[in-house]
Amino acid sequence: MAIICPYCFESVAPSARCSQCGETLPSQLKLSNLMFSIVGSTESGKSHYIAILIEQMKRQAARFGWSFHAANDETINLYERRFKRPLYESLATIDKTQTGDREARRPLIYTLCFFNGSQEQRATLVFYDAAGERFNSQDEINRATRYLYNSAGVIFLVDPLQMSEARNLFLKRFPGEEKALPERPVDNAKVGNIFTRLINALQGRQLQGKIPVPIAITLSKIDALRFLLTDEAPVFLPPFHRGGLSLADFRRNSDYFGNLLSVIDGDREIVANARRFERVGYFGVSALGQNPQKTGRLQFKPRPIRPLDPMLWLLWQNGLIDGK
Ligand SMILES: Nc1nc2c(ncn2[C@@H]2O[C@H](COP(=O)(O)OP(=O)(O)OP(=O)(O)O)[C@@H](O)[C@H]2O)c(=O)[nH]1
Ligand SMILES: [Mg+2]
Ligand SMILES: [Zn+2]
Repeated sequence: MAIICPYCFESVAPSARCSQCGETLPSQLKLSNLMFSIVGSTESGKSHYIAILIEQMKRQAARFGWSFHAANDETINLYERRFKRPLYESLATIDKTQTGDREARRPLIYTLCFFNGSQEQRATLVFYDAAGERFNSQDEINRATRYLYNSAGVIFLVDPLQMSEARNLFLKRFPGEEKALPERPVDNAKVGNIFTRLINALQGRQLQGKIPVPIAITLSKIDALRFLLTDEAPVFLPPFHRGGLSLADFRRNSDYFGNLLSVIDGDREIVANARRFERVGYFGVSALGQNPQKTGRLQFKPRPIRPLDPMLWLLWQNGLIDGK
């Protein structure tokens, strides 16, 4: 069985080193490797989301009956230094990911183990934290993000306050508070344009038919949308997932956020274009559960809201966890 190398994305025979790029391959890759891509404009919240997602995969292990750990030392070191320390020890935001930062291109590789009675099932999960600018041109997306083709799932992160109608609603509610909004994205960085490029990249040479990769369209930073959402919004209720994905909970949230996205996306592009995918789920998450101070300090330790929802759905789509 061939595997996709997480460093050069060539299809190679499993062995200790990649025959194409020479990188050392963690032995777990031989069993399976599922690559998950997190795509979104610059400042959409990718780095913070990845930081929290990985921590939550560990912390919630008992709830889901899995164990989750780094597959190599590089992953341990990268995660500690770039993600965990700033957020959990220094209580500070993570720096912007620079396009020229070679380290940011290294994969974070984890093993997810399930125990079914005496049987053990494993999957290797690979994450990449790309700089948002890399999604600003089709050439860049095609060249620099070849892993997209081979993804087992994509989390498309959308900062709601980068969307035109959400900004209008915010300013109606808080007149004159432009400064509190994230910068208005330049044209080629608009969420709708990045989504179109992502579709083109995933469609690849296949001209007909829907895109088979499951896509979790996820509003990030929903703590900052409190002004629009009521406390009864399903996302603010405790999640029902335990030992697997609660399908009722998933549907309630997905309907809610699909509708919300149609309202705040003035161009109505995202939901319309999402029909190009065979499998779509809508989600809302917050990595931090707070708006960091302008100085980059957190007000308190991260209090994530529903960080695992998109990932649970993708694991279910890949047959790794149950849906009930
Ligand atoms: N309110 C709120 N703000 C957040 C949250 N997560 C991130 N932010 C803010 O959004 C900014 C950008 O987040 P990043 O995770 O760096 O965004 P990114 O998508 O990695 O950006 P690039 O590295 O430029 O591609 C952060 O500096 C935070 O100020 C959240 O959960 N809630
Ligand atoms: Mg980043
Ligand atoms: Zn390789």
